[in-house]
Formats: sequence, structure tokens, C-alpha cells
Amino acid sequence: MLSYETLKKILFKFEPETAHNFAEFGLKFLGKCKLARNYYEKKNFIEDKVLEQELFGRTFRNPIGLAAGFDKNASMIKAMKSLGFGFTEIGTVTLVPQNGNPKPRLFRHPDEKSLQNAMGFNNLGSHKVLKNLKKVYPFYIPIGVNIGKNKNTPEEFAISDYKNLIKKLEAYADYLIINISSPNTPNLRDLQNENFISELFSMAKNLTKKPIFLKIAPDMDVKVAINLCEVAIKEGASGIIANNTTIDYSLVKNPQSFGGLSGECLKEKSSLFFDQIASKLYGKTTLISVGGISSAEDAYERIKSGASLVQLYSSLIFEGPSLAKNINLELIELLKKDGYSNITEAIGANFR
Ligand code: FMN
Repeated sequence: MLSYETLKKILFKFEPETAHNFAEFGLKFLGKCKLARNYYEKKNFIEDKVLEQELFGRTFRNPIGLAAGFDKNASMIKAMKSLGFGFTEIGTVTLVPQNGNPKPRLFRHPDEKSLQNAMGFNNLGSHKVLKNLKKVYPFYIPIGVNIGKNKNTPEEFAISDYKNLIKKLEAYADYLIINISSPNTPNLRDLQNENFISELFSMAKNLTKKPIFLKIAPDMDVKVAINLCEVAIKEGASGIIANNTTIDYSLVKNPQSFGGLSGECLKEKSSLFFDQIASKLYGKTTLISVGGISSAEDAYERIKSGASLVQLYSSLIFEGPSLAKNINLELIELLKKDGYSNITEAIGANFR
């Protein structure tokens, strides 16, 4: 069997989006092949009571999730369990299909183990994604469905996009995520304002009993971000996902002038941003941390700072398919070393 170091050398010879398409092809195949899936699940999916927690009526066998954007069309859900993830987030899904921005729109910064993307919500649209979700839902690992407005939907009709998306997809989601924090849909981040968030969540709560999360950008002033999160929580949001990619291009040596940065370069910023958000919101809502997480130590830090769950995307590209397993195995050791018998005792430990 090829090691990931060797496979990575081959994949990295291709354009990043082409390499992603190869990976998607392989993972879809894995999802369809029960024998192979069982083999990789046994190898990678760590089940240990120390890592297990109940959240919003679902069991999360481990706290390491796949972040949105990798599986835009819900076509790789089964494979994610085989890679060892405790939950997965599909999307961002838009109401009608859209091609996204012109290519090239995904770039590697290998020395900095970082990515830069300007995908622009390329996806097959809610109709096709719903069909894919129906094939797997409910699944052993919880599924988050991340929704966003179409590029061509004017701001004044944005609410209606989210409304239709929730109505259509909520029955096939364990939790929903409102994405108004991508830098790659013009003016989307302008929706990160009190009025819109208030209207959006009060509308959403009347449509579904499923938990709804708000995913925020790390580039806002943190006080503004906390205020927006508080508005969302007051209107019924079940939690916050911090954070999306950053437009702080000073974080890498040779940035493109567009798109959002993720991976190692985002770690410090994301960790600081999360600490500040958690210092105000821990205990009031469920927090999920994402941004630059690539090791058990990173995950453990965010958990002690108040994250019930963490997610990753970029480090999967640089470290390979054993990453979730390795993080989970080391996390068990870290928790035990500190005398915890279950992860829930460690969540927010820095505040006690
Ligand atoms: N976040 C979303 O909410 N919706 C998306 O559609 C989405 N697409 C992404 C596409 C790519 C290629 C990348 C690299 C990230 C995308 N993200 C998207 C952001 C990730 O979910 C995550 O918030 C961000 O990459 C930081 O995590 P990381 O440093 O572990 O990659």
C-alpha cells in the first residue's frame, strides 16, 4: 500500500482542484465498497468512552469533524467514517446549483501547510444534495448541513434562500449551519449584521427543531463578532462555529490577492479568536472550533478553551487520511494524563 507521503508527492504534482477531484473519486468509491469501508473503519475509527459525548440528541463518538467545503455535495459521507471522523459537515449547499468562481481558485502554500481558496460555493444545488443525503441519513456519525445563499440572489432576498434551504434539507441534517462568513461570495459577509442575523434565526427557529449553528469569519472585530453571536443565540441559535477562512493575506509569504486562507497559517489567529469568543460565550451555547487544527495538542487546547467539538480541513490535505485516527488516539492519552475520564470534563477546563 502507498504511504501518504508518496501519494502526496503524486497528488501535489497536480493542480489542487484536480487533486481534490481524484481524492473525491477515491472516497466516493470507498463509500460504495462495503468491504474496503469496513477495513478502514476498523483501522481508523476510534471508539473509546473517553471521547464519546451526547450533543443535541446525537452521539458523537469522537470530537474530530470534517469541516465544510471538502464534501460540498454530500457524496463522501460514508467514507468520512472510514477516515475516522466523529462527525462530518457537508456543503456549503445553495438552493440552485452553481459553478463557483473561475478556475484556478484553489492554491497551496506548502511551506506554510496552508491553502487559499476562492471556490465560491461550487455545488450541485439543494435538489441533488438532498438526494445524496437521503441515501445515507441517518448515519452513524452525525451530519451537519451547511447552507448559503446563491451568488445571484440579491441581499434583500437572502432570507428567502435560507428559508427554502432549511425547509428542504432540515429533515436530513443532525444540525444546520448558516454560512454568512465565506469571503468568496460578493457581499455575503455584509450579512454578518445584527438585523439580518436576528431576522434569519427567528425565521429559522419557526421552521425546524434541529439545532442551527452560525459560522463566523475571523476577520471581524471580536467585540462585533461576540455581539452578533449573542444576537443569534438570543434568537435561538444552538451554537457557534468559529471560524471560516481569513482574508488576512499577511499570514503567508506569497498570497494570491483574493480568496480565503486556511491551515497552519490560520492557527494562531483562530485560536486567539476562539479564546476571546469562548471567554464570553462558553456555558451559554455549544461552541465548535475550526482553523489550523492539525494535532491532538491543537484540538485539546481548543477543547479546554470551551470547544465541545473541533473540525479540520487543510491539515487533512497535508497530513493525510490517518490524521483523525492519530489525533483521537493522542487525545485519549492527553485526557487520561490530566485525569479526565470523559471529554466533557475537559471542555472549558481553562475557565474553571
Ligand atoms: N467553509 C464553509 O463554511 N463552506 C464552504 O463551502 C467552505 N469551502 C471551503 C473550501 C476550501 C477549499 C477550504 C480550504 C475551506 C473551505 N471552507 C468552507 C472553510 C473550512 O470549513 C474551514 O472553516 C477553514 O478552512 C479553516 O479550517 P482549516 O484551517 O482546518 O482548513
